[in-house]
Amino acid sequence: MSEAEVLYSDVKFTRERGNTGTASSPAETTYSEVRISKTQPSTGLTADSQQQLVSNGRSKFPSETVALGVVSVLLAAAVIALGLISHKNMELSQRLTEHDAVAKNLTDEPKCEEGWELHGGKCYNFSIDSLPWYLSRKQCIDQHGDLVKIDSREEQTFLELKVREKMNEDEDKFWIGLTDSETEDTWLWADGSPLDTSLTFWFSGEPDNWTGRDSNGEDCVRMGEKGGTPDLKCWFDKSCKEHHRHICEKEAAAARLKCV
Ligand SMILES: [Ca+2]
Ligand SMILES: [Ca+2]
Repeated sequence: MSEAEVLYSDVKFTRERGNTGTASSPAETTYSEVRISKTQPSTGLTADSQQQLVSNGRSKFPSETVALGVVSVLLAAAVIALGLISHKNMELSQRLTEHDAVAKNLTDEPKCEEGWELHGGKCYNFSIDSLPWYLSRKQCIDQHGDLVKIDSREEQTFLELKVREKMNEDEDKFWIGLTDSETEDTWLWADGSPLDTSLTFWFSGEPDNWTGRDSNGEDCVRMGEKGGTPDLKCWFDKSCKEHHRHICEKEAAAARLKCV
């Protein structure tokens, strides 16, 4: 239909007079009279037609409002959803950062307590005070370790240098965890394991089980040669009653998880 053929309606409502009956009476019913007239498209709009246009405009308005409302609600929901996703992503990122920190902490080199020196995953303590061998061992055990057990050339190299640095004079040697107190000439480490005869560092002429100062001979081992020694050979058997400094050894503590 072309624009010239648009029909406008003129609606009038009339009420029948002279009847004041009950509300349910049909005489009270209001009827509407509708007249439809055709106007020329070239002429201006009449007041009635303008009113109708306004009326039509109003009739469309609620549906547009509803549509806008729905779009607004959807947009608000989308914004909220994006906000939640962003928040979740931030939480995940923070968790990953904390996880990396924890993983790094776990892979860090284990650390020793104050006064202990870390080497090869073990902690070593070089005592200040001098004690007989058995009391020296007790002191190590009290600190959750034991007298040192040397089970590699590399470990002997480390200890020989350390002891040499700490020795004040040539007799200032250190007890290690080696003894033949149970059976003469059967050398055992403090943990009961036998000495590997292919991995020994006896000073020349040792062990000699010398009885000059103790009739029981020499059943405990000390190490160190302040002036240095060929091929790391600085072990001496000595009476267990002698007072010497000592070397304690224990496993390095594993890194602990931090509370996050
Ligand atoms: Ca002996
Ligand atoms: Ca000796």
